[in-house]
Amino acid sequence: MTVELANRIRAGDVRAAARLMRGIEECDRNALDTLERLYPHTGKAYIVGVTGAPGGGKSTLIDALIGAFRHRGMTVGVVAIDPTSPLTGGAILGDRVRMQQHSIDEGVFIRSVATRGWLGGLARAATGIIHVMDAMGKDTILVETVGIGQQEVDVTRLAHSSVFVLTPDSGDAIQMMKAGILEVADIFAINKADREGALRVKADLQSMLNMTSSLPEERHPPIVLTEAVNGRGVEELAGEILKHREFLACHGGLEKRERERARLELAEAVESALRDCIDSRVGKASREKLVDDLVQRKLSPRAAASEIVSRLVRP
Ligand SMILES: Nc1nc2c(ncn2[C@@H]2O[C@H](COP(=O)(O)OP(=O)(O)OP(=O)(O)O)[C@@H](O)[C@H]2O)c(=O)[nH]1
Ligand SMILES: [Mg+2]
Repeated sequence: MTVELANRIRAGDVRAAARLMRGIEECDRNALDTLERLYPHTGKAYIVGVTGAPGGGKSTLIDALIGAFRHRGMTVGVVAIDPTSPLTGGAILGDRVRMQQHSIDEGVFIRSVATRGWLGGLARAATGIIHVMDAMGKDTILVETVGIGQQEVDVTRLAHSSVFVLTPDSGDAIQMMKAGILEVADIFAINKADREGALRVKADLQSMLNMTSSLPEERHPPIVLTEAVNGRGVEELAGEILKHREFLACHGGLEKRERERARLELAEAVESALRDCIDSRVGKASREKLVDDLVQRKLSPRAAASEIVSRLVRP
């Protein structure tokens, strides 16, 4: 069953892929087995992260970028990560509606993922879905994430190139510095450049970047002005993404980022395996007992953790 499903996905079967992605989100065993079969056939796609504050125009920009890449004959996958709180649940369909003009194009596959509020889940479901698109043969995979916090900095580790989207009217700049975005973004897009203030934001950003990059031989992240709604600047942005890929390929950066991605996935997998192991070897009652001991201050969290670990290693 998993073999057949894996083969169908490798042949580009859209319905099979959608089914598998649903299974991955639900942590279904069969789905995870199928994903494992696909793993040897991944690693070919170029992954581009698109991050920025809510409403900055990321989805509109991605929609336009799809066109630019398709124009170059490349196939495209899109993963829109929706940081839905556990309260509201479920992925928003808005992105798919917005990108509907590409819905009948077989060279494009768009998928939203709900993250249910915690980063581990985000990375796991997203990496799984990226692998599926990769195995389907998509050349470029665009990953949209909302926000300008630490979480987004971590998500950039999933990508080969990270595009950070800001707008003329946003006060993002200071927050970006705090979150360390300046250090991790490879390309900046100042979207909604049809509005006043785009050039000022560009100048501010440029001077901040000049302060951070000290080595003269270091790459300076380009800043592109875009108007996603009418496509202005989008060709240039697509060009900068491809140039960055070229740059990485020439300087051994691709391999470095691949290792970083693998490291992140390994950490995720270890964490998840340990959690399963704890669930099966240390019963819920025992864990609750340890919680009682913590509450009553009979044990410290560190001592309780040692207790759990010692039970895991006991034959
Ligand atoms: N004036 C102007 N409006 C734009 C531009 N690009 C996007 N918008 C508008 O900005 C609004 C938000 O666009 P989205 O593409 O949904 O932004 P987003 O960053 O994906 O939003 P979230 O996913 O909700 O964080 C929409 O109403 C767009 O039409 C632009 O270049 N200029
Ligand atoms: Mg969006």
